[in-house]
Amino acid sequence: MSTRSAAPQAVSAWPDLSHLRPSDLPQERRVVGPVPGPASQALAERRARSVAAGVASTLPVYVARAGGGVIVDVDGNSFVDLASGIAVTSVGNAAPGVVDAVAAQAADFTHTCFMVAPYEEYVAVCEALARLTPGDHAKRTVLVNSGAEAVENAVKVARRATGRDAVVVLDHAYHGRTNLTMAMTAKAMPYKTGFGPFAGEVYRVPASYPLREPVPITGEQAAARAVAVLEKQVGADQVACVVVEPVLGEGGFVVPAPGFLPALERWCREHGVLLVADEVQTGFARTGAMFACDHEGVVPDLVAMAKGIAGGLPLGAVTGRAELMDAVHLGGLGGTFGGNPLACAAALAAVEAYERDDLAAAARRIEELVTSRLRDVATRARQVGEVRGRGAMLAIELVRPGTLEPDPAEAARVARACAQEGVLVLTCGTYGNVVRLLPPLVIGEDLLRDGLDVLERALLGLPVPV
Ligand code: PLZ
Repeated sequence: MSTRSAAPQAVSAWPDLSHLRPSDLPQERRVVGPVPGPASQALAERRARSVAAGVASTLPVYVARAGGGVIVDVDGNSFVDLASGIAVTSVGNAAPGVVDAVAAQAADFTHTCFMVAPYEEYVAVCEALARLTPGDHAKRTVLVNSGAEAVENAVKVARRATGRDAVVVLDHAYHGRTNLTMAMTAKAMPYKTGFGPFAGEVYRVPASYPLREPVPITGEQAAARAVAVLEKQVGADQVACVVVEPVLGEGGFVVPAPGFLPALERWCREHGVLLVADEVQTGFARTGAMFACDHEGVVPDLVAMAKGIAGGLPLGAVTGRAELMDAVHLGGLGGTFGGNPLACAAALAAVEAYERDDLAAAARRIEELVTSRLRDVATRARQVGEVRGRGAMLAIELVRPGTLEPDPAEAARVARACAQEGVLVLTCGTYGNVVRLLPPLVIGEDLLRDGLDVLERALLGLPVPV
């Protein structure tokens, strides 16, 4: 069989987003020597003596520059970036507008603490989030530093506003690494093992995972199954909020069956329970809509955000119904760095790019190209159990051929083979058997096709021509 890749499939016109890439960084895959090269190996030795062993890194190389769709390492290798720093640099790494905004803000002031001396940039980000998040009701926002902190604050607001304690989460959920969000996260290893005891009043109910339903069920049936568990084991009148990732992220890029989220939303409304959308990974155009809830017209009461919000600067946010957010007493929300001015300036520049350049449409074009390509590969690569995802949040779940038995070793092999050939992909999933793609939304078409060629050969176990 020919090892040449399939002829490029026709997709709608690729947008020209070159103004969001550093102009002096070639958008190419380039492997100049061993991966990792000597300079990266030297840094790995320094790391072993200074960095805590518990911190893992996917790629064994050290970064010198990144932008558009590439990451260049200290040895001169240029990797196709299909990770975006875990769905963060959606507007591109070192996007020129973000770089300029941060530099200008740094020259004006770098920090005052919004709780000490406030500034316009924080207010402007809250105004933008009121406009962008689902629903046209009155909204208020608090800014924080990370996704986990956003989820924590959404729970604080939900408990204060409802006067109830219980927090309901889904199987396969990932919400962070702080004590409360570890309790909310499903997977023990590596996130929870040995780190307990965990926060109380967190209850887990079944999610919708179409590939792994013993018998196919609708989204409504999956929601009814979840509701039955929580009504029996918790009681609706005890529940402050149900927290959902509209597409399960670390749990495996699982898109729930249509109707699952709307049914949960209806149940929440009927019982005075708040629906919290954890859009930390799915938000900001990633799934082909500004927020993943938009695909089914779901309007959460509170939305937790981070990652793609600020072009790579650390920022998180909770935006919610004004009367819920304002139920918190004065001084009840905050933090030293929350809504740092550099992060806010970056967020304003990133939001401008999402809107002006319609990056949600760019995500849909990426989906078109990648899914048609991967579905074609799946007909030949027998370990591909499913190709799924939304927008530029795409994945392949790997199984032992002919079964649904997860094959995490195969996912690790594919990711390693890609890295050796200059393509960065991540894995995820409760069973560790999912290869996921999160390209920057500004990636060029040729570069993306080249990255997919490498992924295809890795899946088929074929050598990659340099
Ligand atoms: N909610 C849905 O995806 C972060 C975690 C990587 P922080 N996901 C990547 C890792 O191993 O730490 C995430 C998420 C969802 C919350 C979070 C937490 O966001 O910014 O990492 O705290």
